[in-house]
Amino acid sequence: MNTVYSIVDSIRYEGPQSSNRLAYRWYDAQRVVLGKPLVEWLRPAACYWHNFCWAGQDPFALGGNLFERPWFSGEPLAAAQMKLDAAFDFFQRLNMPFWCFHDRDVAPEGTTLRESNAYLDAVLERAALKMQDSGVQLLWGTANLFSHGRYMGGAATNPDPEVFAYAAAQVKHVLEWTQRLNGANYVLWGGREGYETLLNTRLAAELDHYGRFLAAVVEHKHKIGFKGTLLIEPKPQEPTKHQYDYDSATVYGFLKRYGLEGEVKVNLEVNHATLAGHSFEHEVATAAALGILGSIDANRGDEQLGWDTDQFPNNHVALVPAMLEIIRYGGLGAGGMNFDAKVRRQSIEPTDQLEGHIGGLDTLARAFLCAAALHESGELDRAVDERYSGWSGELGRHIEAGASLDDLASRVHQLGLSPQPRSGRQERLENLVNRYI
Ligand SMILES: [Mn+2]
Repeated sequence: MNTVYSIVDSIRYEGPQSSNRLAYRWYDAQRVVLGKPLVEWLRPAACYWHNFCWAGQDPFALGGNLFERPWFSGEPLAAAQMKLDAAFDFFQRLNMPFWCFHDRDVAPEGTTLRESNAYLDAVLERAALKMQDSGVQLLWGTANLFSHGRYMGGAATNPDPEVFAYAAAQVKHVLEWTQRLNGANYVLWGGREGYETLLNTRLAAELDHYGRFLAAVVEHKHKIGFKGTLLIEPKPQEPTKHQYDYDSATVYGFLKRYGLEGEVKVNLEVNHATLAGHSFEHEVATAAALGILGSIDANRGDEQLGWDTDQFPNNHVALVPAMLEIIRYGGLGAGGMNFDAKVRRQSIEPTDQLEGHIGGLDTLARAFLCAAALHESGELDRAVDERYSGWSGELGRHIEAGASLDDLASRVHQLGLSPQPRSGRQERLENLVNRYI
């Protein structure tokens, strides 16, 4: 099949010494690291929306498409099928094992939900065959509950219950398709679940409605026997002034309140973490500590721009701490690392998209290899174990078992405890990490 991506051959691993711009230098998929192939640790995915739907528009560009792709014109359903062919050609040329989609990325919106569902069915029937032929698997599916005007005031948190019902019907259809395509996860991103002003907002009621919506999704997952993981993708703001899924700690509090903490995990995005005022490794470590680390949206922001620029990761050093947390967590399980990343709008050629993914995947692989070597050496873990060693002693175990203030006060007096400050050795550990970069 000939598509705009047929300009290149299949992208292969050639090693760090290669100067081929269309080869992987670090992503050696089958290399065994810490007991399993790199591809199984990373489970990388390419996304549909940034690659095949975005036409280079920004808020300052009026009309028209900057990128020229053959599927941007013509009869909508035929164009969607042409786009699907190009997408699978793209995934295969990159040797990308997974893909991700929103319903409105793959198929056009109709005038009724019934018509939209029929369009989606037509394209995903073909996607099922493409997946079978290519071996490309689905990391996750999701419903777009934010682009259409009906969702401007939220989907599950909309003041109009008809919008809640419409969103529920849309999710039901995409969840069932995600199951049919053997999706490993199903994602909910609440870009409009929040508020623009509290003056017109019943915050408590909106949270309750969001809780009910999510509970209904969980109920339906079990009803149909979907084995994948449900994921919420936190983001603090943009497009909404304040979004309820602010960060992983906020999402955990929400899940706990509605009794869903054992049912739903998080899909953490690098650029969303930084928008929330956190480092990415903070978000990963927090989700891991709370037992809700599910999957990753790999990208990066720009330190001078305060919005979600969704650039490709290109700095492996910056990702080593997060990779270390993922290794300590034992990997992402059914999750993976999806490139929620797009080329800059001046990168108008199809090869720019391929090169963005090659660099991004090499960056993830290199960061993972550094973190794995550091982990394997045991040097950092030994330093941390030593720092906390008191907790495996008699006093530490006693406190963790539930010691009272009375008991601890009498111990301090009887034993004459007088703990002294000890160095945290941050610089020594930073230097240690740099030996593995
Ligand atoms: Mn994302």
